[in-house]
Amino acid sequence: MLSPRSWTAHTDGQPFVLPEPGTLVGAWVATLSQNPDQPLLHDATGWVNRGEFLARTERVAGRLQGMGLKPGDRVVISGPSTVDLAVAHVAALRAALVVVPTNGSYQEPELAHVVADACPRAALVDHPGWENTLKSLDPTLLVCPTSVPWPDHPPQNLDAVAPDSPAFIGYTSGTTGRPKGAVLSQANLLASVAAVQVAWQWTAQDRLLLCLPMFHMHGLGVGLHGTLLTGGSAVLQQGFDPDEIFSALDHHQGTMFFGVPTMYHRLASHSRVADLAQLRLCVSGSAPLAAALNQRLATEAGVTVLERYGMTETVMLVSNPFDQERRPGAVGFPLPGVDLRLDEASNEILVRGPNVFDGYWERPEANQEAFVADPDGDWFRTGDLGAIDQDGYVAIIGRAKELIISGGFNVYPSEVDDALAEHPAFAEVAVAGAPSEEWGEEVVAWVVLADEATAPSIDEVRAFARETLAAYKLPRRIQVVKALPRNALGKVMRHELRED
Ligand code: MCA
Ligand code: AMP
Repeated sequence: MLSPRSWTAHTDGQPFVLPEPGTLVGAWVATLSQNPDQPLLHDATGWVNRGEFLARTERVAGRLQGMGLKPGDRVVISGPSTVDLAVAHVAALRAALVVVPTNGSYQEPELAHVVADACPRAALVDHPGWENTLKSLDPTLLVCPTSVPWPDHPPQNLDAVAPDSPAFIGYTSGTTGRPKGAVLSQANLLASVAAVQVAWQWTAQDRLLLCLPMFHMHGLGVGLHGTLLTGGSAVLQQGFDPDEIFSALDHHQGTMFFGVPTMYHRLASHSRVADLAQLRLCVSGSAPLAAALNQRLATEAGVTVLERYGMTETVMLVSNPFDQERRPGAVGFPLPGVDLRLDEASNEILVRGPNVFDGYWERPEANQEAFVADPDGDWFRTGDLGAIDQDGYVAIIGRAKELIISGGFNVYPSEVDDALAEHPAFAEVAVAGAPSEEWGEEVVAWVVLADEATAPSIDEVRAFARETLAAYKLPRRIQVVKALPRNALGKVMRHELRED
């Protein structure tokens, strides 16, 4: 079996050493304490520089402590991308709290699951209606906007966390049942951004155009965390508007853009697509970037998008090289520190390294299944299927897990099945991903109608499920069938759900 090219391909053969003191917050503070006047983050209110940013995080950390929050307490954080959101996130981490970033389009049942599972003490949120919803879910929860307008209190023991202290719980991979919380430590988060810093030659001179939401690993764990580690700067944008990307590119002289394939699909059709060539680096991830789209961007815009592969449980794993060939259809070589191999029987991608989490929050059984024991370090089972070519490039060729990725957001089919099964017109329902040029995959529902029921319109079904599911999980089409394909045990064979 072929092996991947060693991660030293990203470091020119040099060793990979984690920045001191081995914690994310320690490394950030070390960088940001220098040159305090240097601009750091920009949002609709303007620029904040390094010194102001650190001062604001200290103030907010003190307020969180003043309300009684203790190291290890969980804090839900969610909002549109603003400097306030970034300050709240960093402040919580500096106070040794565990951040639970939460998707802003979640509906009440989805939020209820996070609250019941993570048992947060506080929630810092900027979405209309969330304050009331959260308080109704847990009347003891401290809830306020991300600006944290609580009384000032002198901060104590900031940044006094150990590398293995939990820092982050990201909800993901609910193949069965509800999503599980992946617990990442300070050291896991640091290892991954330090690896991409080296691999992508990310420096303090870089300026990132950041329109990815800051409640998933791509925007938060790579975009924001990397900016703070390198001491570069980032222009935060709310939502994805190609016109705004191009005007920010001109106005702020951006050097980097990170996006999901759906964003590149939209940028490729924009009249100014060739302006992307002004950027030093365009990175794609979270879902497969079609080789044809990658090549189209190369031909029409002169941009060779660098594709990389990651997961919430591991942050970044594999990346095409910065200096050598960026191969369309492949994700490249393991990032510094990452060991990768394919399972000999199934070709599942197995990984280990300082970036890989230790396990899911309070899920001993899931943790047993998630790792392959090895005396030299257990391997995490990614649930992705891989292939390695003669040159040591890794490609993702499929998934062993039941997952739909639409526009870079993960949709767990069983969660959508359960919500749609409540519709009175449906006797049985199962959803699957259908290929889509724009979204990568689209959610499609296969339904068996209840006796004497007539098929509802797709708009009606979306409206019905909108109360329980985030909008990106809603089906875009419905296929009425006489029976769902099932195996001998009665389990739906989802891979057989295909549109003609
Ligand atoms: C929005 N809609 C979607 C999606 N996003 N439907 C399916 N899939 C989606 N991803 C819905 C909207 O609610 C709306 O429905 C309708 O589609 C059209 O919305 P539109 O305005 O066109 O969409 P948008 O708001 O522009 O959003 C598209 C987007 C967004 C910008 C591509 O989906 C996005 O930010 N994706 C990035 C996700 C991401 O950060 N993933 C990283 C996960 P209606 O009108 O009915 O309400 S981390 C990860 O995967 C690992 C670690 C990794 O490797 O990175
Ligand atoms: P999440 O659970 O949101 O962290 O999503 C992680 C999943 O996204 C991975 O397990 C992959 O299935 C998928 N993914 C991320 N990057 C890529 C990529 N470049 N190509 C294919 N799939 C990807």
